[in-house]
Amino acid sequence: MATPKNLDLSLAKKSAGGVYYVELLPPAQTPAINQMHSWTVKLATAEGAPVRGAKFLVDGGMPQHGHGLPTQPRVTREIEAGSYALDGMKFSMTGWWEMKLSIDGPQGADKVTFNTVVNNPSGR
Ligand SMILES: [Cu+2]
Repeated sequence: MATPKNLDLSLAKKSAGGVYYVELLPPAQTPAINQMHSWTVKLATAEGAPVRGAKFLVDGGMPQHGHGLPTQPRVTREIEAGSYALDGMKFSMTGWWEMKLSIDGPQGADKVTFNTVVNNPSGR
């Protein structure tokens, strides 16, 4: 199934309710299919100040396939102020994936959804 053409692939955006500004940093090296890897989540207020002490729930999946993530990734720790490690990510196939974060922080609860398209590294 072809990936939608108008997909927003931005990895930095405001959360759905506008409470936070969230940035996802992918791993430095593109992981292979089925390889466990980590992302970094940067959480800031809408004005750009780093947000400490937030809790996250991670969800996601492939909307075109109707399945979720093959693992249960978690935000495991705050690396530095407003910068958090998202561990246990794995993409089990190529295509369009959603990564959804539920954020519970000092400014309140909000959600954000990111899109990413996973290509076959050997096909580049
Ligand atoms: Cu799939």
